[in-house]
Amino acid sequence: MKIAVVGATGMVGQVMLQVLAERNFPLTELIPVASKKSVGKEIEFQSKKYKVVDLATAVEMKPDIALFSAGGETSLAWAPKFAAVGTRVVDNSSAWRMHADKKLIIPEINAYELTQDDYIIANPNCSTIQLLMALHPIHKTYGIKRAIVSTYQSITGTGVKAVQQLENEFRKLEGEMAYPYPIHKNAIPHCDVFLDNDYTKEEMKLTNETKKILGDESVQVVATAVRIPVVGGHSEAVNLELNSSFELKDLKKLLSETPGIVVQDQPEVNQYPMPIYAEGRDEVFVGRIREDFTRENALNLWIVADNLRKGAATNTVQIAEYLVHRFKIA
Ligand code: 2RA
Repeated sequence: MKIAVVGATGMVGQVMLQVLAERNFPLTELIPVASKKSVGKEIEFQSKKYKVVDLATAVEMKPDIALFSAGGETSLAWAPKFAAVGTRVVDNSSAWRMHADKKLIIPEINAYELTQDDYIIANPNCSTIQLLMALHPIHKTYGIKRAIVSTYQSITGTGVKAVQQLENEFRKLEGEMAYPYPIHKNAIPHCDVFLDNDYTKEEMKLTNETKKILGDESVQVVATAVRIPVVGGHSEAVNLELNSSFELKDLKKLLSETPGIVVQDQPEVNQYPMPIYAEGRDEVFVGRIREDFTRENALNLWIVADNLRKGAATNTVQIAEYLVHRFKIA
């Protein structure tokens, strides 16, 4: 089976290769794809060397599956070309997520929606994935009326340029800016671009993608997305208003029994999720689970996950694994 990784030299692309190897994905040929400037570079994968190719060459090679992490423009232009030669595309950009005829998939939640006819599949935004891994079981059991989400997002979500900016600022060196302001010793309430409604695209991704993945337009999500000088993962403070009453111990048990979730919630011994411990892991960590004493049927959660893994590469590879298994791609 031939697998293309489009954006193979980028931050998420590199983690995709790592996850494919870790999970011993049943590929027989890797097609690393990157921009013209990287064409010809060699990538080592499972002790074999593969030459980076450009997009047109990769399409001619007719991969069975193509994992994309190359930005929305590239995905809009090239995912249909791969699909036209029979390649199933799993795309990490926001390009296809809200298209009515494209599926937006977190395998633990809605992989069942996929059919043989799905050739372009959207991977949700990293902050959406970790949020919904925790919200889905709660919504199924109690119904969620509203979620108020504050995110504390890793600079790795922006990419190498942002990590370099922090490094330079820490070392008091000049360099290219990924953000409009210094990120060292700062918190920037501006992820992606501002929209006419004064929210950012990143904040509206949480609002819109949640409704689509849960299949329930009634779930109200309002968010504030903040960038902080952290590299291990995204954190989210979430306030939930439920449609029904709940016992805290039952809700904690529900989360702890949910595949992919790890409950870390023993404040009495300073045990709660943090990016320094989530980094490199595929689980979504949930803690600080407590009732909201200001209103009925409401609670607060703290959710942390590695945005490059479950938030991007691992979720993408899990979708590819599902495709192989469900549609017998050999
Ligand atoms: C960010 N969610 O963290 C974006 C990356 N896709 O900037």
